[in-house]
Amino acid sequence: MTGFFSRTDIVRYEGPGSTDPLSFRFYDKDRMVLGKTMEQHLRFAVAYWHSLVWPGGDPFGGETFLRPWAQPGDPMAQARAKAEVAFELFRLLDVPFFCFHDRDVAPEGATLAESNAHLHAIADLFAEKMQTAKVKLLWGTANLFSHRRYMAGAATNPDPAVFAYACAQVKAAMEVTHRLGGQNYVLWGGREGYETLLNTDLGQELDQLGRFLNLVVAHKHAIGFKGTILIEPKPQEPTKHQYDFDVASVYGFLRRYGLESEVKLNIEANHATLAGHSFEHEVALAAALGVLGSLDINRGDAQSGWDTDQFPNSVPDVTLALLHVLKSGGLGTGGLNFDAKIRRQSIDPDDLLHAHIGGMDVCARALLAAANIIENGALQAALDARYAGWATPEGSHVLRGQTTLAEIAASVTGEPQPRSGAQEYLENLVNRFV
Ligand code: XLS
Ligand code: NI
Ligand code: NI
Repeated sequence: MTGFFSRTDIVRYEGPGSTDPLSFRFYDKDRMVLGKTMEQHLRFAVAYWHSLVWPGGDPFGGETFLRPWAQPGDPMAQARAKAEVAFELFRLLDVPFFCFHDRDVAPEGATLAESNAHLHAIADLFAEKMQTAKVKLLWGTANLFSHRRYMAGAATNPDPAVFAYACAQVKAAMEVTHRLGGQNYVLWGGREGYETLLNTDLGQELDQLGRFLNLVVAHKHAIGFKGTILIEPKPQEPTKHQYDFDVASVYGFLRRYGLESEVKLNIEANHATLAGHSFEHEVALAAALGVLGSLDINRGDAQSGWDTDQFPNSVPDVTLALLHVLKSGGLGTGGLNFDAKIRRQSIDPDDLLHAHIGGMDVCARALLAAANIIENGALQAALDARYAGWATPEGSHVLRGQTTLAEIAASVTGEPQPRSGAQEYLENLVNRFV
């Protein structure tokens, strides 16, 4: 017990009628939904950086949270104090997973060797705690964007010495992820992009990024890490243009560098909307392309053009995304990582509990709604009916490449019969469940 939060007992499911704000109303982890428990479907993870590291600052002002471990002191002692509260948070929320960047958990040292030693020392502490704790590691990652050495990118830096430093950091972070039994390793291209094309050789930088990712995949196999490598798309921020813009661009990148069977995608809701897409679109496209890996479950703000990283609170939006997850057979080694932060004024420790409880309940309601839509079958029936022509022998011959353009042209017998897209009927149908 750290005494940091107001309670010491685990947050429990108490049902929709509960008046205890620190209880789950919908997230009933053992409830069966389409053959799996809610916990197995949702695979929630707490993000170390937002919940334990972010101090509540914004571009106009400094920290508001004043966490004890963020005050001046011995950095390693502070890292250990932070880890105690982190594991207390995981325990109270009863979450199955957490995620971290190397620099979230252990301070950067004066040299690379010292930084790696710090990371391994904290990993020792984690390993010890994980022997008795329920929580497992969903994914690890390396922070290749905060230090000034990475101001012009990591793998896409014009200086090969920075590329090498990034390789060293990813090697250490992936090895720690492997040691802790991590189920995935994530690469978010923090500053892999540009501020101006006037100083940027696009083709050169893409080749560097492709080489880097090939090196990472080769190292994964060399050390016997069985987890999934995930790229997390984001269109901009911190750089004006990020190369891993969205699902479509990352897929094209993976194909170009021969990695489409080695790497999947970690899709973040707020990154989807920053790219001008819906979360639903990005999840559906990744599923269609066979690269759906994991989700960073958060939300943006319709009036703000940046990554506000708020906890999810829209059941309809999450339902539509989870519908595609369920239809594609689930997330495999992936999960739902709360890449979300409480607001700057939410300075009470318990605000972290309220945020996660609310997010977990929203996702649980969305899971139930998506499962009900699937069990009802009307949405799928409408989709099947719409494409029924392609299931005929003639349609499938065309799709399988067994007919020429001339033969298809000769098959035209008259004017095709237009049919309604029935969008309003389908929207009303979905609204019956959310
Ligand atoms: C930032 C990203 C980051 C990744 C992990 O926008 O979402 O938090 O998830 O590096
Ligand atoms: Ni983000
Ligand atoms: Ni993210």
